[in-house]
Amino acid sequence: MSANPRPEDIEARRSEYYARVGEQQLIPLWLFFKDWFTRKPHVNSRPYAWSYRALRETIIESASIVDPVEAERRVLALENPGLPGRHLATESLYAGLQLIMPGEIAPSHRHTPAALRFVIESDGAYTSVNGERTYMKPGDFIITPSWTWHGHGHEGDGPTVWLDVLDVAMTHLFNATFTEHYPEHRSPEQTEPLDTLYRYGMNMLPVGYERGQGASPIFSYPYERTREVLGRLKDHSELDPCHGLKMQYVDPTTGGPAMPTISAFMQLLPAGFTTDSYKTTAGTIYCPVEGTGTVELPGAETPAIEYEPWHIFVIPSWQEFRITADSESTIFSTSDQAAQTKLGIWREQRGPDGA
Ligand code: GTQ
Repeated sequence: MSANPRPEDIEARRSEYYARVGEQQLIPLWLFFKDWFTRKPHVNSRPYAWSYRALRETIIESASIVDPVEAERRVLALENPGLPGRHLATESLYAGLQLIMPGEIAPSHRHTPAALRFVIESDGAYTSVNGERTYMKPGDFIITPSWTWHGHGHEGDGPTVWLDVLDVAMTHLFNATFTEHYPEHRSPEQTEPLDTLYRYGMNMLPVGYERGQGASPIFSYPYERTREVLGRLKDHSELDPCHGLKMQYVDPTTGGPAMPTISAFMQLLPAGFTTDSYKTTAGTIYCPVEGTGTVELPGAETPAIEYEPWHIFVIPSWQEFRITADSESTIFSTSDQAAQTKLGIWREQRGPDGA
């Protein structure tokens, strides 16, 4: 450049240059560096709560709109208001409420996205994963790891509803989404119910079992057991100031998260307990099973969420929050913490900003 060029000349030269490099599929980093390399995450998803009580009738009504064979899966997806049209609950996780009526089946398929179910209402419905049937009860946590055949059915009474969470935004990000439909509606069920629980979940393993094959060999984590664990521990445990008594669903053969990408937890907060302020880069979907309380969200558009059993609420990445349990609460939660930890980017902050 010549000495002391006029600002208009600099601007004109730059515009012409940017247009020219643009034609060669180039874009100067200095035009977007500040947008990308932010001091902290810029998050579009927003704190939001879906009231199961308010939605239940509408969900059940979907049975008269479509059957699960035509629909493949009869699900109402929970779309975060900050992510319009993206069909996602958080930037990385899809969530939906799936309905199965007595006598119906949802055909067997498999896909690279991993799925988890958190059961809200069920009496006699089952999911079958890799040929093993698991009957579902409220509060049960069930996984269908990547590329496992799975279908659902209902031999009992009343509507069955559960929360689905899938890592499909991650498989989309990596362009690694594949789906296959089982030629018949049902894939063969060749394994006894509870087989994997007894084979892998009783502090013993088959000789020669190779651990760390991606996901937990156990598909079902019944609430009955989870609740017993929390109930036994609560009175003689030191409560974590940010989490109360919080346990992670794990692959018992590795101690790591039950699935490689999605973490899941159940925590107990005693009546009257208020957590310390906390935030994490893992945007999280919550579903309380027992108890009522309040989630305070300093700085958010919605400053607080009141929760009750089966409410589903989202706390996005890096949103500070505190939970107060009005009555003893057990709260399920799930996030992409497992994936972020593997990538070495997961962060948390215990305590409020500036503390
Ligand atoms: O039950 O397999 O909510 O494949 C979305 C995709 C559930 C399932 C969803 C699925 C399923």
